[in-house]
Amino acid sequence: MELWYTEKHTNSVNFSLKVKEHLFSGQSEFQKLDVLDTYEYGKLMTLDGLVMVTEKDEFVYHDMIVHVPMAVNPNIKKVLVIGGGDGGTVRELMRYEHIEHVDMVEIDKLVCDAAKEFFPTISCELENPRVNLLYEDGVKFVEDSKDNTYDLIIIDSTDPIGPGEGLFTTAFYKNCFRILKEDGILVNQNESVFYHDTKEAALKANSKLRKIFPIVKVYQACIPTYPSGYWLFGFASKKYDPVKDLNAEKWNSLNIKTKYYNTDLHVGSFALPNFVKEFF
Ligand code: AG3
Repeated sequence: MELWYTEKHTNSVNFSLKVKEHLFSGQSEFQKLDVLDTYEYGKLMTLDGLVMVTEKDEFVYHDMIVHVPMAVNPNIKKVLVIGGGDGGTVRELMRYEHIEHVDMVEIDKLVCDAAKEFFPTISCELENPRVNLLYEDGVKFVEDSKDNTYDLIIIDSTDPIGPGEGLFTTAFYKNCFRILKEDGILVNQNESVFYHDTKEAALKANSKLRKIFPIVKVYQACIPTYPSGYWLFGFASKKYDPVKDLNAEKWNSLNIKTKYYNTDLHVGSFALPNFVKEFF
């Protein structure tokens, strides 16, 4: 008998992976979490049935959500991560010795617990003393935050359905803007424009950010296990242009070993195909 995992990408498109073993299934007060061991992508974590991370392609997402802003402003010291419970974003941030403090606000402790148990290569820095891990609602956290002390906010969220919904709203982005320093940068996972539903989400998130931040760009990466495999990130900033202000020399001098990101690719990732350009 063969066991297959399927995520429905549209009403007429399914994405399936052959499964070795269903390792874990749990339900938190927020969502259902499953861990599957797959033949091609190694271990896979799903939330409410949707792919969040796989061992084989997580490096693309985490490299791009972290190293792009880090290479633009080499003086980032204080970071806020919203979501990101698997730990991949924090793992990449901890490669920078000059980062002094990361507040990571994950709504669902189950995500961190499952990551620690089944994904040690992704969750390995969650206990780092520079990381202050809070199990709270990110929307509430930014609402309650008083001062503008963050150099960078990374929104490492799910799709805008379920617990991730509030992380795609104007009110949330406004609070993020308010608590960012005067040269602050916000980066989010910005869905995809290939299929209808993710396209609606991507365009909405982008147009909301545009109303708040003076500089808003999208950049792209190839993430095979996400809908269409063609994924976008948003870069919203008060001062820095992600391409003109890229400090390639400085970033390269840090000698950070990455599997996906490099500073040539950084520039290229902002060069959008024509069918995407027309949306942004
Ligand atoms: N964040 C999830 C991206 C959205 C995936 N969507 C989907 N499969 N329909 C990933 C978190 C990684 N730290």
